[in-house]
Amino acid sequence: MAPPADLRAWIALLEREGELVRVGAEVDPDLEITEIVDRTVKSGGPALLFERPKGSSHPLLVNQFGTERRMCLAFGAPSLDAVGARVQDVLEMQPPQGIAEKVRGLKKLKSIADSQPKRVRSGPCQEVVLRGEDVDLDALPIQRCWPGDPAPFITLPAVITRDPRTGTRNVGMYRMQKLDRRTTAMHWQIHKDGRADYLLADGRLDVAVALGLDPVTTYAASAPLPKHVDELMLAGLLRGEPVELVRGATVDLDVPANAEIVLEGYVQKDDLAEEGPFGDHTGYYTAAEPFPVFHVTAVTMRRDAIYPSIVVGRPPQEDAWLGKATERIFLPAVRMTVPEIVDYDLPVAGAFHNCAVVSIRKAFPGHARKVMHAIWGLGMLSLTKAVVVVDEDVDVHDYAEVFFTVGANVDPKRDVLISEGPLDHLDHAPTLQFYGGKIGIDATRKGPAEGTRPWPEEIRMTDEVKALVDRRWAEYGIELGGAARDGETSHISRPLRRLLRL
Ligand SMILES: Cc1cc2nc3c(=O)[nH]c(=O)nc-3n(C[C@H](O)[C@H](O)[C@H](O)COP(=O)(O)O)c2cc1C
Ligand SMILES: [Mn+2]
Repeated sequence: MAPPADLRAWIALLEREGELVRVGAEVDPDLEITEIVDRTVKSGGPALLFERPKGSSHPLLVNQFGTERRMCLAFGAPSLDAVGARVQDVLEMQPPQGIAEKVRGLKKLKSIADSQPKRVRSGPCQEVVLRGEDVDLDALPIQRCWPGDPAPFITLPAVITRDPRTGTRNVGMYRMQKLDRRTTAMHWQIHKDGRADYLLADGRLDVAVALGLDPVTTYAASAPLPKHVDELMLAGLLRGEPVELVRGATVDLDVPANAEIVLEGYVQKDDLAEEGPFGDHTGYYTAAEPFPVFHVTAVTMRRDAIYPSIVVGRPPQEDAWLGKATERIFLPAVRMTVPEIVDYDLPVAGAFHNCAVVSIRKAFPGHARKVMHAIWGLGMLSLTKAVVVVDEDVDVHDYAEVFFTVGANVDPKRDVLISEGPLDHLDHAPTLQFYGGKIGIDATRKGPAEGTRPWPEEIRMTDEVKALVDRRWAEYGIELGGAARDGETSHISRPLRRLLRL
């Protein structure tokens, strides 16, 4: 099934799949919605369309990405790994051999060509155009999420800028604190591409903010692509269809034609405002800091525009699944650079940048350390605070197995590497902001080549005895769950293990 073409098609799909509840009661975007969403997310509940947010005529959509199933529906894929495979296919393109491969190669080339955004003459996002004095952010049901937040924050925007030197587009998801009817702050953290565009601008930089997109394009805004790669290209590739763009009404930027709402405006050099505190995905309030002021010069909308929102906070929250999508979709790219990596897991509870568990095909002494340094040198993964490296046979998504392996295989004096480097903008733990310690834990098997005693053998039953017990199971008259009957040795069933990822 193709991914939904716009937010309305997405809402219709969610509704058909029993994945959406319309809330008709009047509900306050000031705190009340957060508490409702928090309970809904934590119980794996549906997407919510609040039809009567207090003080606004725009419905508010939240929790659209809150489960693995909805994330897969968003991509029109059976699993997130299947989405990753689409990327892998393109990354691994080789000169085709023979006719059949050439035909397949053409299909791939077409998908690359289709990933390029396409300019169209008009789009629904400009059915309503409000300029100047008519701009009024108070009309939107912007949520104030947590009691310590000083103001409402736009939480699910796709912020579009262009590199002033190269003209390359960037799309990123950065929260925006409402300052007044026509300005917001722009929370461009220090390592992010939007910030770099801002710093390169000499004077004024046009900015467009798209709200309420098809889910793949919304996801793409959160994807950690290298600076010179346009996030809309990734969206096109994953959708199998180009993102359609229209010229902004008042800015020198193209905006997604299917957006529900577009805020157009500018930021300018040295025009900053105090932003925050904000109850963030770290589980803490992040401190107030100066960030650029975004001046809104026009709001363009679809008729009856729907406003999208997300609540972040102590994990797990809805953004867990945006992060998991990135983990799966970027695995092929990570493997392209570090091919010995078999798999990795960024635990949701570790807020993604706090911890990475990586399994490798170990081939030489010190290999685990090589991989730690690779992670600390790779895109946004470079901000990872703790890296745990295990052998390829360990399931990195099974935290009990990882815990067992670390406990069993690690001599802390020999296998722990304390290093230092850049850390996430929002990490409050290091003494200095942005910079501090890193820990690498080598939980791979070692051997004499790495200066250890010979490594012992792990306990495993023989295949013959397993087959025998399989055959005779009914005879024993022991009632157990399916896993034990099928020779699954772990105490934890597969479904429960999946759940424990959260
Ligand atoms: C819900 C959500 C909110 C986010 N808020 C911010 C934010 O306020 N500031 C920021 O720099 N990154 C934020 N991020 C992370 C960025 O979207 C992410 O790092 C993205 O790759 C940035 O795009 P860029 O690499 O083009 O800068 C957020 C991510 C999500 C999923
Ligand atoms: Mn980018």
